[in-house]
Amino acid sequence: MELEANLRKALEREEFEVFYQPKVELRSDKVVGVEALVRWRRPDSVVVSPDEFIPICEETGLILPLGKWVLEQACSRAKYWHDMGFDGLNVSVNLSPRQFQDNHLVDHVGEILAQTGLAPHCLELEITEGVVMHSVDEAIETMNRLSSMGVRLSLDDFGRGYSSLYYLKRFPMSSLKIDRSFVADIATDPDDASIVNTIISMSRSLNLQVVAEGVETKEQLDFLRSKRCDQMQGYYFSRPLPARELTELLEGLR
Ligand code: G
Ligand code: G
Ligand code: MN
Ligand code: NA
Repeated sequence: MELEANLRKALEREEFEVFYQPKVELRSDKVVGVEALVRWRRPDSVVVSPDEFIPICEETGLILPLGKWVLEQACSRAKYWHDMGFDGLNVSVNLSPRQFQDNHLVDHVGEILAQTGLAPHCLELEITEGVVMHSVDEAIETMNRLSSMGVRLSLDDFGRGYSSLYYLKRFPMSSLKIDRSFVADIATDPDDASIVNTIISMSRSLNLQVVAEGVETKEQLDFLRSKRCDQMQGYYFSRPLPARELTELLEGLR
């Protein structure tokens, strides 16, 4: 397949780039973390969204070297921001099912943390319930190993799947991210408002940090604040940005 061959070349030629989207803590209005989101900057300068290439990488196995590269980039960038004085800033990296099932994952994470010097608790791995498609017990074993290294785990796209509550009970998670499809209409749709409200109170009673994704308006933000949601992420505060622009954003907040 031509796209597959191009993606392989892109990895060799270092055409991928990691963007970072800030996560804001609502209690303090501080940027407490960033989510790493990969892009492909083609030789013709067109920036390709991961929605267009992650599924192919997942199918072909290219996700393993690409995912490892993203993890290295994200950890060394976070360490760089810590060294600039933004210590404690967390970095979240998305893991696909295939990456999560890879036997080398835990070793790779350990090696990358050691090489970059990033404190393990500053790395968060975002997974969806899709990671347990094959074996729940194996997935939990992997999560426990990561978690005992100090790495945090987050359940991404919460609410979109059909058995999230079951997983929440069994997985060693430290946070969950409310799927942006629920956040979109919280200010206008009473059903979505009550779903989000319920997810927030449930998270609080389970001692999980709760993050709202896809926040685009002040009305959504006001609602989330009034319900004491922990963190928000979305275009209202910032789009995902290249590392250099994120550095400028952080410096502007000092
Ligand atoms: O910003 P956005 O268009 O970046 O991301 C689209 C989708 O691609 C999201 O579902 C996101 O989780 C996924 N994605 C972005 N970066 C990565 C990555 O590094 N690894 C994996 N597995 N998925 C990613
Ligand atoms: O699937 P995951 O949650 O990992 O990926 C986050 C996706 O959401 C990325 O594609 C990112 O670019 C996108 N995103 C981030 N903030 C917003 C937002 O405010 N609105 C919308 N529509 N998408 C967003
Ligand atoms: Mn995510
Ligand atoms: Na998500």
